[in-house]
Amino acid sequence: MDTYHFLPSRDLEHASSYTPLPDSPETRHEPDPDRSKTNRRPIKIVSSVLLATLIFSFVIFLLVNPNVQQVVRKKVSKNSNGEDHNKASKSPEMLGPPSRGVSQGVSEKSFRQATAEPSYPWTNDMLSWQRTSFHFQPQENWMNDPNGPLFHMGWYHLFYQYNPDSAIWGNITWGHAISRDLINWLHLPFAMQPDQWYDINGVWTGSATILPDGKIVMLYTGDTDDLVQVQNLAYPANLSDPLLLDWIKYPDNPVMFPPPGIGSTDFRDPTTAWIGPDGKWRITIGSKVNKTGISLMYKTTDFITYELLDNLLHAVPGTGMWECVDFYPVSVTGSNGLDTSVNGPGVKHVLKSSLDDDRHDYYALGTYDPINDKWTPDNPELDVGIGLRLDYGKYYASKTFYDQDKERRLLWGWIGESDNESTDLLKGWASVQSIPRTVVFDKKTGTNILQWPVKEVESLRSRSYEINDVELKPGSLVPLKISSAAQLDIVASFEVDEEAFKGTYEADASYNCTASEGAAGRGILGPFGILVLADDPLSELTPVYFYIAKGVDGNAKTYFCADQSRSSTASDVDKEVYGSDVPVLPGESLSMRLLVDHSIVESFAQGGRTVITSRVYPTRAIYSAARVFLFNNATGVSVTASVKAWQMASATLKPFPFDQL
Ligand code: DQQ
Repeated sequence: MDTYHFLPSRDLEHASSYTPLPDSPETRHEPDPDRSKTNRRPIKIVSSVLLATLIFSFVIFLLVNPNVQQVVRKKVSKNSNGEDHNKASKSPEMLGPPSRGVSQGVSEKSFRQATAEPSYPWTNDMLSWQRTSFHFQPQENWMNDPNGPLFHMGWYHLFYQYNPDSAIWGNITWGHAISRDLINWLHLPFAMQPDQWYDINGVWTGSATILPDGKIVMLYTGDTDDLVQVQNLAYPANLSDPLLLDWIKYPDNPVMFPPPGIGSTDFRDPTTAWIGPDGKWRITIGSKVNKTGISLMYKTTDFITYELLDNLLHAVPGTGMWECVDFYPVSVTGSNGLDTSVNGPGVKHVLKSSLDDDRHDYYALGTYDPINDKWTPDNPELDVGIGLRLDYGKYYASKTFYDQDKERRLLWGWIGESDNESTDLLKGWASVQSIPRTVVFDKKTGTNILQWPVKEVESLRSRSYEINDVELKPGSLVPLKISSAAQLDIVASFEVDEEAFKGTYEADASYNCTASEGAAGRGILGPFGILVLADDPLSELTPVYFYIAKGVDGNAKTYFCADQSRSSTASDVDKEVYGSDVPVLPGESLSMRLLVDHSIVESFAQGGRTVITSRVYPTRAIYSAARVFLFNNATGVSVTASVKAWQMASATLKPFPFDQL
């Protein structure tokens, strides 16, 4: 495959440890019939001897090494439903690489529409360009969920699910990094590794609780030597160390086993604890019973012994396994975030679940009764898993924490890849974390939260570009004079021509971003918005836009969408159109903010009521060829746009300078 001509040998070496690569044409030789005749016998003898030695050594190795026997035994073990753990790798519909995670009872870790080998001739230039410049990511290899975020002695700590050996999921270890400002990060040694029977198959997701005396408690899921999901306790060895370098796993772990009636692979991701009126701490843990997603409730006083409560915090039929449950209060009157134990008048509680079945993060607003430890949604029709999503793009396994330093609640989310797994192996890394977002209750609508990039990201803003009151007639496209458009913070507002709006309606006012033709599908009142990561001939473009659907009854609904269908000329990447409706109140103009960082676009509509994160992999609209355009593809209305954009400097992400201490 001439694809690999472009890649220097370093990449080939890197990739070949995971994916056997074909010989390049320069090194591939047709067999010479004469040569093969003369060489055949010696090769055969040498290979037979080698093979015999290998088999002999392997048998001896197996006999003397009980751990290996255990691994071999585990490979044929069954999960809680009595299914073979290797089933996924034998699945008949699977054309691509083996499934990641499902056999261990966690959701699929790869983009499944792709085939095993890259079908597009990715070059090193293209792949290097994809690495982000101001999002958090490790120096190499695989990352997934954010874990145990906290603020301690002037530093923000982020732990994360990490595979130290490869750009695909496995061998999950807790990576660790610290930051003064949530934007520039210093990588630290691993916080926890899979080295005990109760987490040997993975130190999985967990959360931190800061106790009133300042002690830090970390609860996390361990995947045991028998592939059972248990909860474990860990704590810092030295609280006066601002870097929290050393973590002690409680010697009598696990502290919680799957309770009766709960599958051994359906019990994971403990939340941050909160304290109730009886002075006892509570945590909740996601699970399922048949197809009903549930959140189990536990009480504890010492974080060592736990009492399982009879009732559930909440359950929603049909939503399947709940992963990474997050539960926290928001103020309905104030603008600060609330510590996790706060409750009372003027407080609502957000319940968030990451649905294993569709790998999206859903939330709902509701009321928490701390006497009966029950949460009730404000609107049962928009319950967890059937209503609002935190993010309508590529975003999963999110987690909040209370930043006691700035009195705000901050949200982290895992932004996975939507390209081919083999391409991830070539580039040597997979996934980033979102820019942390502040979360507040939307006092204007009363029906949703607002997510907004932390203020600190604005410290990266540099050269700015501004254009005001540009009239976008139906069908128009206006290039913006922004050079170097791979790292941008863009704020834009759009006013729809009032008279034209009043006089128009559509016979069929139903709209659905995902089922639509994206930005190419023209309606009377949309789409209009911004094209980012577009090249001049528009052979590649990522539109982020509004679409207003107004019916004969005069009622209008506004949608916010991000269209990846033409983001890349490569065929082996996701081409979905993402999005949903966004509340727009009378008198409000339409506004959006976009953080463009190479292969990521985080888009926020109406101050963060609806959010979409896109992973895009352009092949042409990269480096200096990347441009920004305004567009209006509506047929019946003009739109006036104003835009301010900043070029974004790169954040500093580097190993902690221990040598300079
Ligand atoms: N990731 C962890 C699990 C969690 C899943 C394993 C969600 O604890 O349920 O890496 O992505």
